[in-house]
Amino acid sequence: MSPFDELEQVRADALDALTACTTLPALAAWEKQYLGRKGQLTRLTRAVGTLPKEERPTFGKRANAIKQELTAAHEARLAQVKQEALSKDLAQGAVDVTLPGRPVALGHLHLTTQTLRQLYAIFAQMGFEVYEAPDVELEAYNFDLLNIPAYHPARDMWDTFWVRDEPHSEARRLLRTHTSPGQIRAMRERAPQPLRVILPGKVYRYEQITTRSEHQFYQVEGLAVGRTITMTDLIGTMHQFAELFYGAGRKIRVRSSYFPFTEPSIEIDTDCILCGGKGCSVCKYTGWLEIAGAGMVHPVVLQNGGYDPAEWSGFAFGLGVERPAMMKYGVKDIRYFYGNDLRFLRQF
Ligand code: FA5
Repeated sequence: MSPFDELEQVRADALDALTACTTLPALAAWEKQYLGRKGQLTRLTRAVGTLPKEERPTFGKRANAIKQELTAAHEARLAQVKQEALSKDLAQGAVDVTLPGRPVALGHLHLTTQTLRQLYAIFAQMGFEVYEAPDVELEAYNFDLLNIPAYHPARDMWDTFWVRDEPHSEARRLLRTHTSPGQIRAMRERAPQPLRVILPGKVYRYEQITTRSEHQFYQVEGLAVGRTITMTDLIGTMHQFAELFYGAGRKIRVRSSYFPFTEPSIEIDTDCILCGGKGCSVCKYTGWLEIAGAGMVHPVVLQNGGYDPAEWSGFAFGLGVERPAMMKYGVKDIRYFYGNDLRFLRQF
């Protein structure tokens, strides 16, 4: 028999034998016998070298076509046999399709997201809407329009990451160091209407990382602008916030402070939620915990936002998000928030 005839003979035998295979082991044996490394088709293909040169390409082509045909036929038969076996098992009740599946592990919201949502709900009750501003911010919004010109020493408090732009361009951009630039954006969009917004988001600083400080963290800014807004409104809002976030009966304390974009500027503390003001390690034995920087919106900032300071006034505050969450839930190190350790995350 010529090698060409042998090839056709192997093909016909293989296809016949395949229809007789009714089990998975039989199909595996078939595959080994015809298509395996030492199988009949492989052995014949190797014989190509004994043929005259001009016949070799035709032989090779035909051998390949047969190999593809047999491989496809084997796959089809395998699927058929598996399906038949499954139907048989099902008919005999060997597979219990009513067994419950393996449960999928459910995730949940990150502690930061949970805290942010609590803050949204608290301020929504007081009529503040959420206003989103960009993380990559123009230098002018982050500093100049907030009354912090290039030469101002306050810029040192908020060093940050710069986007590589034209070195002296008007449009120099940076990763915002606080959520305060959103004040200008919100005011410019709404002026000359009264306004009550919170501005949540991530902020970035060139900062030494410690147990209390990260180089990226969240803030929630608050801004209210109206015709009769006074410091009492600010203090009342902060007291209400302290009671709703940390628990009823909280006291607050107001200290004078300095921010270039508020005048006067204050820091607001609450009595320590752990010791109730007696003094403990969390409040460093002072009985007070800092909750926000705040103040009355500086007239220059009101003007930059499009409001006439002779007619309008406003208050603003800036809260951290991780630090209040640390106090409320007793988290000792801010680095846990970004450590991605499930043992930490699962506790909340
Ligand atoms: C500001 O960023 C001002 N923009 C706040 C402000 C807004 C004042 C409006 C007046 C009016 P400060 O740098 O203090 O201020 O940051 C505000 C809060 O962010 C802090 O009270 C603290 O809770 C949080 N915070 C500051 N630095 C870090 C840090 N490195 N890691 C984590 N939280 C921080």
